[in-house]
Amino acid sequence: MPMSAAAEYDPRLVAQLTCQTAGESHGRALIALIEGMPAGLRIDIGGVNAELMRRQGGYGRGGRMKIEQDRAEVLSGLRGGVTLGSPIAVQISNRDCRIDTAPPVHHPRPGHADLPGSLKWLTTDCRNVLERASARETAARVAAGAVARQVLREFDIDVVGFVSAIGGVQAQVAATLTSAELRASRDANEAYCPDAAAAPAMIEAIHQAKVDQDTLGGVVEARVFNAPPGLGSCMRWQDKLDGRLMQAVGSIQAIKGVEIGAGFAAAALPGSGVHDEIDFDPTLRNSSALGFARRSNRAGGIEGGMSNGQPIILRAAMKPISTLLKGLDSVNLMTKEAQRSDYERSDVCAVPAAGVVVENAVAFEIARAFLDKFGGDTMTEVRAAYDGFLRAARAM
Ligand code: EPS
Repeated sequence: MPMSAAAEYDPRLVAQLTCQTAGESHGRALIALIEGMPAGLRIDIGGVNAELMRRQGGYGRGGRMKIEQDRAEVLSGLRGGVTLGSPIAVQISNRDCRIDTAPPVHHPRPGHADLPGSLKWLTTDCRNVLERASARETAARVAAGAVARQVLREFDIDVVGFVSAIGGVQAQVAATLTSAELRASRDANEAYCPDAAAAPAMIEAIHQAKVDQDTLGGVVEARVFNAPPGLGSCMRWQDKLDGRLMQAVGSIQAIKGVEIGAGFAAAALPGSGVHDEIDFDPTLRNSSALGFARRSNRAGGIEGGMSNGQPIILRAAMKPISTLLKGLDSVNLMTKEAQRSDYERSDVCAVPAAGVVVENAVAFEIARAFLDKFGGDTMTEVRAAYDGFLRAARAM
């Protein structure tokens, strides 16, 4: 190995959990390529498919979701359903596969990738860009998160995503709910919202947007339960857990804002009204916070770029989908004349689906940070590292 390559060689970086996706909205399939999973973990494909099915659902979805039946086909990385440590390739086939015959799109939708992408790739046919920019790609990201989070399941770390606002309808979701309570109340309605009173109003708001030939955005929240302290790091800016979660979630289609804990509201409050004061309660020694109790969780479980043992709380704002039945003013890219934006079909509101995507994107990033700290070639080594850390931390 030449000197320069040897100097750069870092076995931990080679082993880091990563995911790449491929695929176009109307291409043959979506692919998630997951690298860095430890060997010896049984993967529950039914659990992956349940997440894919949830992503397809929720009130406000459009015609495409009636055509597709997203299912994960694992092409590599497993033997007898158990990870080998080799790259895991997951394929989700597209039923609506017609990329070569789909018509050109010359009237860019304001808010979509259509115009900036057409300028970037020097084309007057927005389809060359929108096929990859489409939120259909989130099926691959959900599959990747649903695979990776199975590492977390082994350590009783759970992630629940849900809808907290749609349009102007705001839910009230108690901070004290357990992951099981949160999941059960969320799954009881088509808004994927744990607040049983707000859910019908959200559904009504989506229905009204459909009548108005319009679209609606909203806010989704993800809560991570039982994560140990010390995920992420304050030593390198790239490793800060809050920054990494923001990149993971901010890169999801239509997400325009990400906040952790009190987020933007903290900016208007004095320090005494923001920071979560610390007590020590020896009866909580075995909790994820290792006995360090907090009177509040406005930090959203992250301080200094590291998890602190409290639940990790992240919210993401989703803009309304940019494909409107009534269109928006735009121009024809060929003639430069005024023209309404194109419409074929669209979701009226995909905020419930975004709750599924955010949940699994957060789960992927937490699994990545978990394996950064406790990772090894095999689950046996991951378990030993995790148990050893907790033993040492409790003995402090
Ligand atoms: C999506 C598939 C897409 C859209 C939606 C998300 O299918 P089609 O373009 O064939 O209708 O329904 O994508 C967008 C909202 C977007 O703006 O790109 C999916 O599988 O989630």
